[in-house]
Amino acid sequence: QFLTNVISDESFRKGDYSTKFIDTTPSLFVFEKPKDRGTKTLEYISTITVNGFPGVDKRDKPVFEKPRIPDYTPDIQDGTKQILDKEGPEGLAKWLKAQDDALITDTTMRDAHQSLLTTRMRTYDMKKIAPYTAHDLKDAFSLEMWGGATFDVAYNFLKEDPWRRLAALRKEIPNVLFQMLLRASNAVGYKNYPDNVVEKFVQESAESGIDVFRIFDSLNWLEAMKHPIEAVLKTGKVAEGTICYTGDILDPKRSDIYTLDYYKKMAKELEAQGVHILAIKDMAGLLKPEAAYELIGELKSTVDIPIHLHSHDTSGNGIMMYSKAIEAGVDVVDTALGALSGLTSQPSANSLYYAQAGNGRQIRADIEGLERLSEYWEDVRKYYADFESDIKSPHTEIYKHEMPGGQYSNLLSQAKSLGLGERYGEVKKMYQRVNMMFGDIVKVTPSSKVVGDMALFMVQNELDEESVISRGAHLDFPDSVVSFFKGEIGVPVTGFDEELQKTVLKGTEPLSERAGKVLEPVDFLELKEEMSEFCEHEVSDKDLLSYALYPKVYKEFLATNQRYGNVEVLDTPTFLFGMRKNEILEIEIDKGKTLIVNLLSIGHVHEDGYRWMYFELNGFPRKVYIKDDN
Ligand code: 3PY
Ligand code: ZN
Repeated sequence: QFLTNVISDESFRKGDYSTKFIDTTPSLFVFEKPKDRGTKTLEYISTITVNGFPGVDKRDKPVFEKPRIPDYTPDIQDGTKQILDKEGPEGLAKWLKAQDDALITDTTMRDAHQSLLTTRMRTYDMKKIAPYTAHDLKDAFSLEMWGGATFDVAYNFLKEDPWRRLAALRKEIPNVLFQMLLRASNAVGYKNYPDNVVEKFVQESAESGIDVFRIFDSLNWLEAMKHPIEAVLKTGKVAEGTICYTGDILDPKRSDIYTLDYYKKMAKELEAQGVHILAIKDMAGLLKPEAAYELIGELKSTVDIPIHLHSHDTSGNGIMMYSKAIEAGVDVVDTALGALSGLTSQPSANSLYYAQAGNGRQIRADIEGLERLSEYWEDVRKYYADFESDIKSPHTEIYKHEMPGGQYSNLLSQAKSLGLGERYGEVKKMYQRVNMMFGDIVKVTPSSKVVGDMALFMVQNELDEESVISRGAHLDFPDSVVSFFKGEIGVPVTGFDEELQKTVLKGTEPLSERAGKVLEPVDFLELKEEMSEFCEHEVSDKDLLSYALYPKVYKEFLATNQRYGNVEVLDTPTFLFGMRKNEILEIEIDKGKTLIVNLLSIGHVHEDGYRWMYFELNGFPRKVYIKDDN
């Protein structure tokens, strides 16, 4: 604190001091009392009670029923994790191919809430059900519970550490494989990172508990997938090489790029790169039942590795499609537990189980277990009502605009913020036209954002295919679009439209090589030094990676943590709504250390815009002074 006082002293900073500086500056010895964890927690609760949580309609804390937790003592039986540990990734793949049933990957803790609740599900709610998940989903191939958008959203909005989520779940669920979504050179971000960052990230994730890496590139660019695949192969974990499905193999008029042959060729190439499993990622839910039957059937005879199918139920045809894929021999399908399934999420595991009754190959699952877990999530989902998307029924228009699961409502809120909410119909049509202008590209994070940004830009500026070119010199294109045409997120299947590329780049040269290769490698030693300036704890490799991926977001996360302590310990209603007057809460801030908090009263706003909040903390009165932002 003394040093901090010296450094922040105005005269010292201006160089305006003499040898008597210390003797003549008493303020150097005024030390702020470090706040205890109790006070920090009360400050967080007070702020949320008074000012609300971003994205949540400000209202009194609702009264929620306690989520239904299964009423048995879970025991943990061996599962796929033990097969991987004993047999290695090749052995696991061989085992998987030999199974008669279809297996499931449960996406409840990743894609399901990413697609339904803008990724807001907190570790607190996952941890509570984790031991029962280990018991009731013991037959699953894997749990997809990390990666994609969960990484940055955890830091940015939930103010929690995704690495701690991984460790906590791993501890409770030692028997089922943990799976993550890796956006190839974009890792868990939205832009290409230098190769050494991606490699270190993969290594650290593997050491921290990830077993299966689903590696996709947002443009299906194999060149960009090579390096992350090699990084995963080095760890001894499972590499799932991924093909993003787009277009419609049943409709030759839709596209002459995304044909059955295209998918077969890509599958062969991924197999040659040494991946253990082939994933088909139908991120928008475009794969129709008959197409699934044909695609999976053909791929089964094209490659020797097992096939894992991922889809979204936006059209409402997900169960029928999975059923056809299972008939064609798919090895694993991605499902979510009933209460967090359907629409933009994955098809329901519970429904699929019943759909397959008497239908040849069944999915391997304990249906009573699926129902029990689903009850818990049904109750927990209510906490997050403010983050639900507007889609309330199946949308078959998905087959036209081809927007991936989570993008629909994100783009709608982007449109609303630009005053284009009323014109969302036009935006969706424009999305389709932009896709064609860009050469009919694969659309998934981050390429889908580029198409979305351009569609908004064109509607906003009343542009069409011709005027984009003719007025191009005077247009300030969105950053993501410029970056795309520079080649910073890779190269589309048929390359770039040269005229459009020239128009957007306005004389700047595009990259001649893969971005990850030409980007300056991160010097982790230097980064560690930089971090130790502002990080109050010993900087770990995990912290380093988070900072390398998201410098600003990570710094803000640390600042919130320093101010409010670890908010992960709060139950979700308290985290999102604060407290009701006279409510009594028990908060376990550490093993065996519990705070008992009672909110007694809320004082009036003073002239400086602050209020006193009066609490009882573990039987003693406490008050905190809090800024009212209303
Ligand atoms: C992600 O990249 O987060 C996705 O879920 C893409 O489908
Ligand atoms: Zn998905």
